[in-house]
Amino acid sequence: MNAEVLILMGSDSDLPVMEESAKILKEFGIGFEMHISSAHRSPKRTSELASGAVSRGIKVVIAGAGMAAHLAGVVAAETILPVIAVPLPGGALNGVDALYAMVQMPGGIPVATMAIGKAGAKNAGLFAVQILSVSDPELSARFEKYKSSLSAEVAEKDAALQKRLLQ
Ligand code: RP5
Repeated sequence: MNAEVLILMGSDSDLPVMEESAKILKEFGIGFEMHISSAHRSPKRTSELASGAVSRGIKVVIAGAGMAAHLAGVVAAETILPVIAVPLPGGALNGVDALYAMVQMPGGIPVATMAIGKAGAKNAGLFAVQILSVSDPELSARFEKYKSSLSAEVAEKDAALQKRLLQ
């Protein structure tokens, strides 16, 4: 399967959270590459991974990092592809530092910043699916089905709650 999404993270300590993005891409049958590369500790490698992404067939990049999180911004500077940022918890400020670093990009270099942590990593996967859906009607139909399943899940949970309240 050709990789269409590149998942990058700053450290192996980010993997337990960034696996949420991978899970979603697997669920939708989308090929991806996953690499550890740091904006600060391995800037050359990060720049090469980002600047070569288009020629490898990548269409969307997801970048997760914690603390002074410059990974998504640096990647966005090196590619024309859409970049989705995931701020990761850890460190004294528990992800708020990474959130501010990612969301406050200067005009000209956008990154789409998700929520801090696992919800953000999951949503990054889903946002990548949505981007790819624009030119793929079959994927778009599967995404629509996913959305309906969320609402069905809530209805089921409410039905279970009502049953419990009657006991
Ligand atoms: C960031 O620093 C990484 O993305 C990670 O979230 C954080 C800490 O990295 P380690 O010290 O755990 O390698 O660059």
